[in-house]
Amino acid sequence: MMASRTAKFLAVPLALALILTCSSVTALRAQEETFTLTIKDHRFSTARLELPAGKKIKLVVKNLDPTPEEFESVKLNREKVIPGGGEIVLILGPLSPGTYDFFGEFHAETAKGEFVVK
Ligand SMILES: [Cu+2]
Repeated sequence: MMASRTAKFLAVPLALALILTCSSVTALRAQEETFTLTIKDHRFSTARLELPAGKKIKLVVKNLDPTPEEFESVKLNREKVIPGGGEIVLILGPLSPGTYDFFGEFHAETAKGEFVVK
């Protein structure tokens, strides 16, 4: 009898704690604004992308070329291969205002761009 009462007593705050944890995770995810870059003919589009300062950003890079490319930004400390026809997702920030250049390492002559963070 005592055991089941104790169990009920604990079950409510535990359930509430779970609900609160789950909703705050959802809220955090929702805060990330999504931006997309595409690669075609070994060029980035958009080559100059404005991003908001001080926020977490979800960056999707889609490679529309049949050959692999490597997204690289020294300033952002990111380097990731995107297979031909594939895409990658990067979580960036919060970033300080400024200009952050990036390039496709496999076609660095043409695949260049920059983020302008404001
Ligand atoms: Cu590299």
